[in-house]
Amino acid sequence: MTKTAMVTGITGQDGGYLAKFLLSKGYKVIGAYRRGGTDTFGKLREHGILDKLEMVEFELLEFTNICRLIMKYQPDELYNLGAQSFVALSFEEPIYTSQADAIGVMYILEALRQFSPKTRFYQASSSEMFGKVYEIPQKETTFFYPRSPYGVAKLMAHWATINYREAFGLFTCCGILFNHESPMRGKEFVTRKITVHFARMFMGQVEQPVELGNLNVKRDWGFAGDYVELMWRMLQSENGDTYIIATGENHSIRDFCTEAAKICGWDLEFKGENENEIGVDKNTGRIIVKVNPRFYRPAEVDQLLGDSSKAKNVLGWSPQVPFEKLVEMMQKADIEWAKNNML
Ligand code: GDR
Repeated sequence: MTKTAMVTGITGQDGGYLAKFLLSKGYKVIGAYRRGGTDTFGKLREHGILDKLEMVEFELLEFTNICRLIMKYQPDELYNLGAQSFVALSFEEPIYTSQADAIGVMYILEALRQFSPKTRFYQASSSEMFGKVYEIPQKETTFFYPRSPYGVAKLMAHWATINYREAFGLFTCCGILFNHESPMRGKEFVTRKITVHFARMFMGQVEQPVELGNLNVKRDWGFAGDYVELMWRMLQSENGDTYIIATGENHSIRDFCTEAAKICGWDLEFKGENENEIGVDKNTGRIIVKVNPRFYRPAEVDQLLGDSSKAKNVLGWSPQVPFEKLVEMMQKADIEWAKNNML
């Protein structure tokens, strides 16, 4: 029998990859999206799957809308990827972020409890919950210390998801995903901000260097296309549980720039300190990267590094795309898009 999966946040990076994966498994996919001003369906079109999805308007802050949809579809699986997912914005919009990322999850859990208790539920938890990390690497048992309104909201949603499993017997899973990137990444996130800007510089469409915040921070960056499969595997397992999904390797923003610059033929070296630091192409002296304190965060997460051995042992998974390949994939895709004036 055809299984039905509802995916919130279908128009985001992970939504597109997950929907494509679920369609390949024969699922009927209900794409839950929030009406937006710009090209909402761009990524789904790029994946070539828009006409294969049943799209429904979904709003995390509207309990009645969530109840109606869950009552109507009673999906076998529900993946909650919808959120205000930009950490930097959460410092400016902490209340909205809490409503969407914490209370919105309560709405979904309540609706499932009332109207569709057999639905298996996946919650997109985040490595941001580890914030000022208690141990390196971070495991499922590591203490949390969020450093942003986003991290705080995600932590509430994380515990609510566990609580609804323990208190009401729902089948729920939390995937604590570390940063995951791809050519479909939103342009406000640092990796894509770099590859888009470099592509435009490479094509002569902009002259100015890319302006970034803190170059020292380290992230454990994986490939989004890899990670969505894990969301599905979690919901196929015998019991609901929590899993870390990460590569077990981390790199600084500086490393990311250096690797991406190689694809453009620039040999980066960094000079100066703090807000005076610049990244220069050794061969030409051209400034490629510049620091702008405007992009510093009020509280920073200095480094994240995940240990996903539980996912490896229980779900039989290990990451497929190493850091250098990921950067190359993103940089080359953006150069292609820049060539075709599609950025
Ligand atoms: P993050 O991703 O906050 O880790 O959350 P992001 O790419 O925005 O930032 C990563 C790190 O880079 C530093 N940084 C900059 N960041 C941005 N966006 N722009 C800059 O110019 C810049 N310069 C330096 C940041 O300070 C930060 O330390 C992502 C999101 O996808 C979350 O939704 C998700 O939960 C986590 O990853 C895991």
